[in-house]
Amino acid sequence: INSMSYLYFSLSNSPKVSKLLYTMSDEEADVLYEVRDRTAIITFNIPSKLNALNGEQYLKLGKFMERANEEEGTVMTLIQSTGRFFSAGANFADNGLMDVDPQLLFTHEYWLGKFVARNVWLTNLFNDHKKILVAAVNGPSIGLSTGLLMLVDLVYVHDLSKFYLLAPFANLGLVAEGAASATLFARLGWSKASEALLLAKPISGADCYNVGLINKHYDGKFKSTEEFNQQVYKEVTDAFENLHEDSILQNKQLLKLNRDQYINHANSQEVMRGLGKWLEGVPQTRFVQLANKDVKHKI
Ligand code: CO8
Repeated sequence: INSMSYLYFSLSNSPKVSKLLYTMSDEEADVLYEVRDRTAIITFNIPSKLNALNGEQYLKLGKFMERANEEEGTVMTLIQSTGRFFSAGANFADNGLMDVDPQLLFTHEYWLGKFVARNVWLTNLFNDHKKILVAAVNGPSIGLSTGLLMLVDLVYVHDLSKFYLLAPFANLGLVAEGAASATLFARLGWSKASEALLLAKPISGADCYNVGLINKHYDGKFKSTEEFNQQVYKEVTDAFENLHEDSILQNKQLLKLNRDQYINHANSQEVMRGLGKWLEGVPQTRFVQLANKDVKHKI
């Protein structure tokens, strides 16, 4: 077994979950799902790749989001991670991308399924999630994962000095994903959103905190990401413990009414433009350069 599976085995209170995780292979344990009391927990568990997710893993994330949405008896869905990054975005060494017939790599047939459908679906799942959606953010977030992160309700960050968010689409020959063109503006303000999207600059933890994106941070005081994750779980579950469940969920629907229109509009516009970029062929080259370590983002 891998060490992370073992760690989860040690941490988990539920014998059933422990047994399951203990017997998982590395591949199966890449994205994890667990229900603890009234919370569904989704964990990115690919720390050696900074929790970059390949096509299959984003698909798995989406399926877990669907399951969490329908989970009976939960009020909250917590997205958490492992290691030093929350998520480094799409995996540029994705086998699905690297092994595909080069002729397919520039076709509608390929990108409509692998990009357009997947991004619309994932973004909608995050935007339409019924439960309180919380992120325990252990470290930086990049790319599509940043778009998805901007769709959660509550954001807790372990260490502001180590956190940043990066939307490097302009650097990759792409355009905003995950409705980031709408959510970055809403959550950071126009100027910071422009810096993020037009200049592909990282937005620091301090900036994110000052503009109100981050609910709370902890000065990096926990010894491990797992300890931090436990604390976020405890704080948020304590906070809703005595509240009326149906009021929480209806308030979420009401809050969402205000944003639905511009998020859904951004989602469909982004994928249409994104499709154009993949057909043009620039991102394919940039991904290969990243995979070969010929280029790296400036942080
Ligand atoms: N994909 C795959 N592996 C990654 C990724 C990634 N996105 N990011 C980091 N890794 C791997 C590295 O290759 C390295 O692996 P190894 O140890 O085996 O060489 C390991 O994680 C550690 O990374 P670094 O050594 O690079 O760590 P640093 O702290 O020096 O640098 C950075 C961190 C700056 C984050 C750097 O890793 C980086 O620039 N990563 C790229 C991030 C990126 O561009 N992500 C994609 C964003 S775009 C997006 O999400 C939407 C695209 C839609 C795609 C649809 C496709 C089907």
